[in-house]
Amino acid sequence: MRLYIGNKKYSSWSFRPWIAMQAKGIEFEEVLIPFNNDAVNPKYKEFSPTSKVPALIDRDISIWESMAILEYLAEAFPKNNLWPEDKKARAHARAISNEMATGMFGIRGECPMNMAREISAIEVSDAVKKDVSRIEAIWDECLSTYGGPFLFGEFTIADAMFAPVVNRIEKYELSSHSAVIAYLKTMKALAAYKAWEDAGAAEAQVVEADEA
Ligand SMILES: N[C@@H](CCC(=O)N[C@@H](CS)C(=O)NCC(=O)O)C(=O)O
Repeated sequence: MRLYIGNKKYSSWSFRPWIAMQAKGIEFEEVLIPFNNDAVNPKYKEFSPTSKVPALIDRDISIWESMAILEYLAEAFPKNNLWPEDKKARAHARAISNEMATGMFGIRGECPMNMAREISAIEVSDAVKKDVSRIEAIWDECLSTYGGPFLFGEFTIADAMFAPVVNRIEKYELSSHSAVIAYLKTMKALAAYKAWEDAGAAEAQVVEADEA
């Protein structure tokens, strides 16, 4: 199984299936193809009809779109519990994962994931503030309902979907909510998170569009 990803410093969508596979012990070959600075890398077209990363190739099956990749993995590796076992918790996990995938445009647009960024606050819009307050509510509800340390107890796809948000909240100092502090500590201590963060921070390429 081969996972195509972009720069570990910036590619938030690549980070999601990567951290899920690493955290759940699913073996795969990683192929990192960096962004071009001014246009989409033409190599992306070779493995993805959208010319975007991530993309997963499993023998004759190719999957693009991070949520589709994560759902494929959950189906292909049922014993690895990528979703919570409990039906109600699973529905909740799917709902917040899709909320992240299809929304939160304020924080996604103004506070790009950046593994190499020094921690420092920036001026943010009301749209970012609204996203942050929704994220605080989601994480607070999950941690108090399921007992932590991850959103649904054990690491699931929901944590993979919010992993890039952990970086954004940390690097742009977006929240001091107690649930956020606790969740950041858990995620940042995860070996897979640290491995991606260290590799991303060590990348030399600077993509101006991804620097706030
Ligand atoms: N909806 C897609 C979004 C994928 C996406 O936007 N990927 C970005 C990188 S994080 C990309 O490949 N951009 C092309 C480029 O900038 O060259 C998904 O969930 O996978």
